[in-house]
Amino acid sequence: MTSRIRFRPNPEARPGPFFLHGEDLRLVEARIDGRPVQPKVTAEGLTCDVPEGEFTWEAVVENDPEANTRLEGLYLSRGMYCTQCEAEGFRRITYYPDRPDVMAVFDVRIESDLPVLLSNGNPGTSGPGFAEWHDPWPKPAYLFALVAGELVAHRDRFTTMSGRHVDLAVWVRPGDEGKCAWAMESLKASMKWDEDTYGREYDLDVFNIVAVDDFNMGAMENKGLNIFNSSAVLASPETATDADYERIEAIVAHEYFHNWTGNRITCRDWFQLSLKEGLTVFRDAQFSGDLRGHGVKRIQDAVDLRARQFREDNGPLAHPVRPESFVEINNFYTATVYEKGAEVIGMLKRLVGDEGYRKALDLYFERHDGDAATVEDWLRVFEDATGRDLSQFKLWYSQSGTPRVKVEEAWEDGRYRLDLSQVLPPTPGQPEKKPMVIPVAVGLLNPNGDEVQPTTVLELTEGRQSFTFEGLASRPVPSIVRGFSAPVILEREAPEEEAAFLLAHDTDDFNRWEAGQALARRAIRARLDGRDIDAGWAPSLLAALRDDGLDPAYRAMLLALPSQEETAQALWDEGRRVDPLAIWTAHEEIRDHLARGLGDILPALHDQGQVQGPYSPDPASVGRRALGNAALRLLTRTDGGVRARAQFAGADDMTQSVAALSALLAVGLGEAELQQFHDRWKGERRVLDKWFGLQVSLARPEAAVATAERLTTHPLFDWKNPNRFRSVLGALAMNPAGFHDPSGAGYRFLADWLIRLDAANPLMAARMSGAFETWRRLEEGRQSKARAELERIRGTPGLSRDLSEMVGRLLG
Ligand code: B3K
Ligand code: ZN
Repeated sequence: MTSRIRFRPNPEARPGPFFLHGEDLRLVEARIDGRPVQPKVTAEGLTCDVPEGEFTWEAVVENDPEANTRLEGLYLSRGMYCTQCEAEGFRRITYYPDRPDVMAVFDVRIESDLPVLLSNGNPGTSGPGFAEWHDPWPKPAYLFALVAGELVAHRDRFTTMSGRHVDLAVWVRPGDEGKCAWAMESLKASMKWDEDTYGREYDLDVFNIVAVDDFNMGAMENKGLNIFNSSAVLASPETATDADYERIEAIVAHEYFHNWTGNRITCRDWFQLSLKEGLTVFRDAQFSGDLRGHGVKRIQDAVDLRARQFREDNGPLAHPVRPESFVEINNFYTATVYEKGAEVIGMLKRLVGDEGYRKALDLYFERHDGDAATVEDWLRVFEDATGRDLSQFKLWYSQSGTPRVKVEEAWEDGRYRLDLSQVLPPTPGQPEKKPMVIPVAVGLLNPNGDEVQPTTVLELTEGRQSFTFEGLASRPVPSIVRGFSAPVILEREAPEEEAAFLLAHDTDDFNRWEAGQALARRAIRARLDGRDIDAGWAPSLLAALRDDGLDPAYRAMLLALPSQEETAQALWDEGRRVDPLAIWTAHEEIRDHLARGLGDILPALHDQGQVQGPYSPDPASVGRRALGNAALRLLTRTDGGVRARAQFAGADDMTQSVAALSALLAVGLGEAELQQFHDRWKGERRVLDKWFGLQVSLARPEAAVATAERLTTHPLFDWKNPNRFRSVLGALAMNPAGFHDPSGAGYRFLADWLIRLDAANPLMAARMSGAFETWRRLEEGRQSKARAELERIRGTPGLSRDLSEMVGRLLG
């Protein structure tokens, strides 16, 4: 690897030693202005004496992509060279000031016998054995990318709003070219959407996407050359589910949107990570909502936030959206930085209104194009564009923890008063908190079900505040935190009749669904406490499910129960110890209850899910299948698996096939189908990941660890491939009752694997250690077993910085 870099002194900085980052490199030679120099090399980089003015640095280094199992820097994935540089991977390619505020124009020349040679920017000269690339846009090194391999392209074109022609290509291994059309459609839709919605146009002659089999995360937004985990690109009706199609659409959009929010405007330092990630998640959520319906998207996001981010925010790994310190930045690509970061932007938009938001974003792009910016810069454009003081709002970036909102009501003489108060629980390093700005969207219904107060946003800025509504004829029923207007926990146990009333009448999609969830929570709680389930639950749900005016996708969400994780959080919040097996059992019982209570309607709902004609991932078809398969999961509890077996046997797309197999596995059936699935798909890596994953995540609690153990000895279990590793070990973590087996076998098994994986791929090992995040919630027996395994990991000699930091924080 030869580098030639032009440096000039930074007039704002004090003179100091010249330092370049570099890790796991062998320096062959270095020159300054053509003269050989002898830098002092350490494990982190090199220092060198340099001239006072401008100079040219040249270096030749060697590294070893074949031996790179970390999948950071330059590595080899099944015969194909590729790179991953965010956050600090470029320093594994060559010596460089590897920080996001150092932005430069890159020229790249690749020499290789491999036929396809790609890098950032626009193509330059190429010929046999070489290719040159020029990226005119200054960028930080984390956006550098290079690919060399035997690849084929699925091509298309896009004409931007100002008439610029862009050549688009999705590059894949020969044989996969038939699985690129959806990613390409998604890319074109994203390009158009960003023009229409944000006025943002693409800025190079080409846009390339490459699919790679070994990749630590979903995808990476390198300028002009996005590199994707093949699971986030490749799709065909036979091999990908509706959920895969939706995920591909969302990830393609996310990476594309980074071209403006991340690449043209990047981060000054990694503490500002949410500046690009929170904003880009917010943008991709808007995009998905526009394409597929905002009601359902908002519910999906809330479900995900509660399961992953609330869990993080209320445990030992809690940290602010803008973290204050880190040992390894890769450990901060979290649900808090991404998803809570996006929620913060959603609140900002609600507070300043759609117009204010658009003005602020226009100003952001105008003022900061080409900058490495900060959260302060971001908030300043909102202040300047709207005149609003955001000093208190800024606390959302610095205070960790999920706020609790409590509600008290008073009713007298036509006046209805809501007393809202906020409680901010202590989190690691933050024992005390200041009140935040919480936008609480509220609507009121009268007892007939008519809306007497349309959605209005109450701004809760103090510890406790009262809001009064006048001139009401009768005591209203409140609908609070409509649209999930803030990432908070509403501490208000709605009485059964009220929840049932809102499930029937609320005009707010989110809260109507939430009312159903409240009823489900009551049912779960009843079983946990050994009480009977409210008799009214199933009938109220039945009424909503019968409403053909409701979107099928929405009705599918009504059938989904709160996650076991959500139940665990609620118990822990009340100061109760969590027994994952008891939670699993309660959830099973209420599913059985529902299967019986909804028995009359389930076959008809399942029939509605049989969409005729060729497969299409359009929202209407996806919604119908979602409803049909939600019904199937319940039906399989009462029909001995008859319908699921028939669906599996007749399925000609992966959505229907996986749904049927899952329904069977969830009730302990499906052995034969699992075998058929394996035999049919053993040659398709991404489908086989599903085969590995489903049997672990859906195993009965007592069988989960043994199943995972058995699968790690399967000849196709390739533990160095992140997708395959996740399909077994990640799936175990997603089976809480199985992972938290009272024997501690799950903890031991995962710890063994983390220790082994850490030596090869520390980033992945650290990420997967999050499975232990909830250990303090458990009762004494499990707790001490989990702690012992965490301590065993911590005591392992040579542990990576990544995993040590995580285990240290987990142990607290
Ligand atoms: N920016 C990358 C994530 C990089 C993760 C580094 N460990 C993908 C994304 O958020 O779009
Ligand atoms: Zn991102």
